[in-house]
Amino acid sequence: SHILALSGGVGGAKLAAGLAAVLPPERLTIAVNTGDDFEHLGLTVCPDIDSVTYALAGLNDTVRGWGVKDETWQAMAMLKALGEPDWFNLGDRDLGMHIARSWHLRSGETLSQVTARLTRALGIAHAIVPMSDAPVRTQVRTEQGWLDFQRYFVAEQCRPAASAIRFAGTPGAAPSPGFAAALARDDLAAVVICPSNPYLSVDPILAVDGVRAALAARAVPVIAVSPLVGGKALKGPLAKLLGELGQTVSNAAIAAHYAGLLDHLVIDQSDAADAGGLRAGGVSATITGTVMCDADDRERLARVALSA
Ligand code: FO1
Ligand code: CA
Repeated sequence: SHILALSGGVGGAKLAAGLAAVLPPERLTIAVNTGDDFEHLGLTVCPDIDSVTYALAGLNDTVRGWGVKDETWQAMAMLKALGEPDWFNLGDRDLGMHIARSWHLRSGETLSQVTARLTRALGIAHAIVPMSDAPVRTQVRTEQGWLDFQRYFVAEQCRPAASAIRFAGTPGAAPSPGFAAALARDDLAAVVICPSNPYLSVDPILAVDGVRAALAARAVPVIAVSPLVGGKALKGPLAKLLGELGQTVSNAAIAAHYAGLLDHLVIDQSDAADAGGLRAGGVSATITGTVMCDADDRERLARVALSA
């Protein structure tokens, strides 16, 4: 039987690594959000694919939450000295990834092909697939107009008031071949939505042509691991964005957001009181510790999600 995981960056990548630790490569496909991708300094940067890749390769920086561990910043210092844009921090080792990806994309490979090539080169046997090979760009409408996600999140630090989110390129972006194949597998046993932001990291995946309909049509259970702990998003500034968009941050709101799709929500023990309301709404709940500090935490949570 096969498991399809849907993942965004940081939090999602940790659970994806846990799933990869407990499932053999032929039993897992990890489909990753590419809405945060952007072109910067002539390079294609894919933060969520890289977060999942670095987590599975054991190269992720757990303190910063993004990029490569033991990173150095010499290239950034030179860019700054040259007067080039320095608002987005590209570490020297991370930069190697963006150069390799951009080089192969420019030579005509698809993002799927490049991702397979680069993950394999780092010793990853599991399939990490982009949600789509067509560019999809998450954009936030602010008083300054529509901003690409990294401009809004990193350059502007989420300061401008937000009034809408869109996924430019959808409709019209087909699932990548690996994602489409996983969605259609006869032996698909479950879909696991990793603990990434539902509105910013999972919604773009669901916005890819036919994905929502394919998931709803399949009789396989859909299990989400809540990104909330103590009723709050683990990472701060996005709570501001969701508030401005009129979204309540709660497990009930997450279940309502995934209505028609979700069968089961894994919630943190600090939110145990939410379980009753979820069950009354037709979503079963498992209560456990969802904070992942080390490999043991990731594997344990992966097992809990799979047994759900
Ligand atoms: N986040 C920041 O807050 N500042 C940065 O300078 C930054 C650089 C960066 C470089 C590569 C990469 O893969 C991620 C990076 N991130 C940075 C994180 C990124 O903006 C977010 O983690 C994701 O897009 C949200 O899922
Ligand atoms: Ca279903």
